Amino acid sequence: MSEQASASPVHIRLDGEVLVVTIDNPPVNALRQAVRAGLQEAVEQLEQDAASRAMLIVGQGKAFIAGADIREFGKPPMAPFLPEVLNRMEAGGKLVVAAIHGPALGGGLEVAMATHYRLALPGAKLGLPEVNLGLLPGAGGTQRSPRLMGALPAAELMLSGKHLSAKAALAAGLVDKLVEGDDPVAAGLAYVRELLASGTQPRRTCDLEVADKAAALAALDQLAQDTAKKTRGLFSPAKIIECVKAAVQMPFAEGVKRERELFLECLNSPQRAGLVHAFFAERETAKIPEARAAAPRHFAKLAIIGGGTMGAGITVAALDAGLSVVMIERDAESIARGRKNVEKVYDGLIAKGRMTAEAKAATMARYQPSTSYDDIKDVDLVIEAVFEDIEVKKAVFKELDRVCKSGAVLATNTSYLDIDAIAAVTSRPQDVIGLHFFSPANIMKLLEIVVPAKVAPDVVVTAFELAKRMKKVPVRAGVCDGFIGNRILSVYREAANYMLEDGASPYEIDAAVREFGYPMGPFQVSDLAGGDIGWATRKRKAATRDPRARYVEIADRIAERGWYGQKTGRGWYLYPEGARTGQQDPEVLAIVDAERTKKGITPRAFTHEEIMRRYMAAMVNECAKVLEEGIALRPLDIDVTFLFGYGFPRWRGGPMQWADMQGLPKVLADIEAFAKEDALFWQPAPLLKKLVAEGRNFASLNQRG
Ligand code: 3H9
Repeated sequence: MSEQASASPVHIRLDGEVLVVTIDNPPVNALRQAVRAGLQEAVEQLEQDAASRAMLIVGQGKAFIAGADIREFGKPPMAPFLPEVLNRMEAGGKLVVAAIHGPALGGGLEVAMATHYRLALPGAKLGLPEVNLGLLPGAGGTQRSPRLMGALPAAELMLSGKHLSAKAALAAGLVDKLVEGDDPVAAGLAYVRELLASGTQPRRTCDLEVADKAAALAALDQLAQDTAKKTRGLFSPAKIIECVKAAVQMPFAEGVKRERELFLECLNSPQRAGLVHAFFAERETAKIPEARAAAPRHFAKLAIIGGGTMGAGITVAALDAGLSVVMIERDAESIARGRKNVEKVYDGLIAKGRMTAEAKAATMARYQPSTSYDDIKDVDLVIEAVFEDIEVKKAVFKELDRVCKSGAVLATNTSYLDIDAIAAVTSRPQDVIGLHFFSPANIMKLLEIVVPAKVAPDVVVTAFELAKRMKKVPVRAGVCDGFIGNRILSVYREAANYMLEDGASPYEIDAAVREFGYPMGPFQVSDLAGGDIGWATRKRKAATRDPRARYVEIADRIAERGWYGQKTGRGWYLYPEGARTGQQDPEVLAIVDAERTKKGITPRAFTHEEIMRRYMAAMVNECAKVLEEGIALRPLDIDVTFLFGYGFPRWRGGPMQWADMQGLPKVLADIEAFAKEDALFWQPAPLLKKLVAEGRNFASLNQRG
């Protein structure tokens, strides 16, 4: 047995007649340049070394290979290139086998598909998730997967980005054998020896024919039509289908060439940059300064105060995370409603066949409703989700302070109230924190963790641990009205109101915002959330509103009529019985016109492009203020807030990434031009001016936490 002594992330050793190649590039064995070079060296060694009869590829640690190194995208390409290494490996005359025990994703699965036989262990996860990064498999994956699993299933796998279990991969034809255990070297060596003993020759995927070509082409055409509708605005899905068609219609070598061309188009697209930014940003937000110095407090039992929509959603999220919950409500009737709200979620899952009645019963056994605060004496963490009114919340926190054990974390789910003021009514402000969930709380991924002045670092870390347990994407935010998301939202929403009053219809604004990539425009969102909510916020803010600030009353006129949106059958849109989407309402347009006339405004036309320039300029300017004030730690925290809580199109990476891609001087020039109409609203953020003056972008502020 000989071991190659080198710092290479690829270890090559001879085990009898088998060359064992271990990819050892923590944390996930991504295929950075040194790994590709190591793999190439192994292939050369196999070709030249008379003592070796076969090669086994395995991954060290948790993963087989999680794909190309995403950090290398956008940088100058470095040889050797994966497609060439794999083609050479596949073409060789000696057996090459992969033993997969963990994630084999993207380029990782492409390595496996270029071997001659594939073995999976139970922990294997196979997939071609490049679409999530705006890419397509670029190392022969679009050509080999249709040959192994059929054209349509391969295309569907690539379009979904989903991972297959070992069992599913076996059924799909991606792997040849499934064995128990967790040692890929032992299992792989046994498999290789079995193949050698039976005289098995290399079976090259590139030599296989795609099954049922005519039927495959027809199915792909249908898929292309459906995909165009579903993935509106996305670039790579159509290219993936084009590659699979090439696999059906062309010889392997030509198909690979076509794949390369289309891969490079995707690689160079701004969508790839946006999606890769989102991938890393999503993983960075959990890295917070407090984590360096503190460990999370223990928690297993929670109390949720309030069983309304929000309280019930949070309860489900907690139960799903394996925690116990005591739900506190005022009286028996409210408790019954709270329980119903929780059960409704699980009954929905049962109806869809995604949960069994037994699993529901086991989950609900960890749920205890109560009308008495005395029942939460022993809980580790409380989340208050009562009516959004500071006095109501203060009363709850006084009660929590009275009953809860020392060291319990006391959290409020307020979406804009002053958490410092709430903490101040307790004798333990060090234990009080904000946990701003988004509705429906059991589904929405975003969790703003709002950090008041006096909170202890280990409470902050505990909140992040809770987010992890609940599979949420946490973002650290400071205290201000609306924190990160709702504060910025209120500003660009105002910009939309100004455009409405100046001549754009709500329907034009919504259409422009949808074209940009949002699933819905702001007026549709208002109808969905309920116009009464925005109305209440405006009334609350009226007392502190700058009297010089422009105020658009149109939304108040709509709300005064009780037109709150979907729940009342009309809002900005009409929702006749059974209508799933709203219809334009001439009466709303008449109200808008009347308000314009009242203010002496002659409406003017807005193009969709101008609508978005104003909408985004307002958003980015407020983002810069939020950053400057330290409400958000880094630009990426704002991006993640908008991606996971506000429907910002992921392929644009978030508002900060969008601004960087536009170029900050252009965004600032727009703000300065708009300031000529309304200097108060369009005051450029000093940070934005500073970055432009220094020739920097927002990304330059994204240091690692
Ligand atoms: C591709 O392959 C293109 C080819 O077709 C073209 C060839 C020409 N690169 O997610 P985690 C980091 S495209 C670099 O928290 P988990 C990640 O940032 C690629 N880094 O762990 C994090 O770093 P940090 C197709 C990567 O256990 C750490 O690893 N492949 C990569 O929850 C742990 O990650 C994919 O899209 C990477 N490829 O999940 C797979 N992957 O500790 C993407 C991860 O500094 N990866 N990192 O924050 C995943 O889906 C998950 O990471 C995985 C593990 C399931 C593997």
